[in-house]
Amino acid sequence: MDTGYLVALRDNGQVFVYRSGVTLGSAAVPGYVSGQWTRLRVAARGGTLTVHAGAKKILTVTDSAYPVGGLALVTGGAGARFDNVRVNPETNPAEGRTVTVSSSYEGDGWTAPAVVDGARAGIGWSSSTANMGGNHTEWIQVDLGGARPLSRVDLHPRSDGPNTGLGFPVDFTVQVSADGSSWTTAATRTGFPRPGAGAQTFPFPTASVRHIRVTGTNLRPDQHGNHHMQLAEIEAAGGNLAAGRPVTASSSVEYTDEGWLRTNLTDGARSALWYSMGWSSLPGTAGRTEWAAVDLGGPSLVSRVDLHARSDGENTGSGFPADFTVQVSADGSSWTTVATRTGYPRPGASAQAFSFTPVTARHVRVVGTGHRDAPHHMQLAELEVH
Ligand SMILES: [Ca+2]
Ligand SMILES: [Ca+2]
Repeated sequence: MDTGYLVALRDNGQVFVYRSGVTLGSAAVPGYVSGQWTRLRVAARGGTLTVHAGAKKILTVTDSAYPVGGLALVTGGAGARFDNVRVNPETNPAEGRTVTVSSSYEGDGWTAPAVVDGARAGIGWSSSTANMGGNHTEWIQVDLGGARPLSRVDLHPRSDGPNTGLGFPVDFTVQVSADGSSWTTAATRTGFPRPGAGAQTFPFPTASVRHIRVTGTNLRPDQHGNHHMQLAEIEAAGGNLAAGRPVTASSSVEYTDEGWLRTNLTDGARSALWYSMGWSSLPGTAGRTEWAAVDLGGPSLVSRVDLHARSDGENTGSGFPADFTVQVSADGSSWTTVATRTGYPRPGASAQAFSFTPVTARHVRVVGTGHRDAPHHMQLAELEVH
């Protein structure tokens, strides 16, 4: 148990991060009360471990001793409850990043960092109440910590009952930048209707992005005639848009012990791992139809699908369909075919790429109609969408 990172909360309110007995960092939990529940959020991304207490980031540790590894949850002599435990490829590079704002109201649960705290519902950031009497301009900016290919920004309006959608700007721009000085406008909207709960999605051609800025130039008055700009969450997506996204399929063997699970189609593992082989349909006839689909989480500009076959020795390429189509959809029910192959040769371990004219879609699926190698499973190690 002592060959990894250990995040521990002691009964004096101190959180420690240890590596093999060495203290890498510690911090006090604000307002700690012994004997009451303390809510901590621990995130490991690359070589960075962060610990949040509520919406406040209290500790960041950077270390490179373990590039890969497993996860264990333990308690030591005290009650603990773990929920929302996820081991996923990064789907939202904005989460937990640094936020700067034109102004901020800090109170009643509103706080600027809450716009990247991973909570899409409820409230988040609000512009200041000191300047709400007249319509004006407000902005919010997120620094992702490094540039990466992005093609989508998702804005989540506040969603707190009857106030849902209030504070979402009427006229605004979404801008992106690789360096914080040269900006590209990714989206411009005017007269944007008051949204309901859920992501408002703004796709754009893939760009190298470190900074995201949303500028509201025409704010929506609330029921008292006051002008705020408010957002519950800002998210970003890009690169492989399918990473970590939910998968549905015509059928699935769901063999946990052998690593054949629907979720393993988008888990980021392209080649065979003992715990992650990919997705496998049930067996059947060679000419039946099987399919697997991924929901990208919102309208996205897509132009290429990469399919990775299983790659475990002599079975490499088995289960990759011989006859299939790649299809895209806005709504998950009406589909457009963007690639068709028949008699496709059994592939090796490298990505099989299928490019097409860029199209806006939320759902992507692969439909196999001809299957090799009795008993004719349809199998893929990974599905990637760009
Ligand atoms: Ca939030
Ligand atoms: Ca996989």
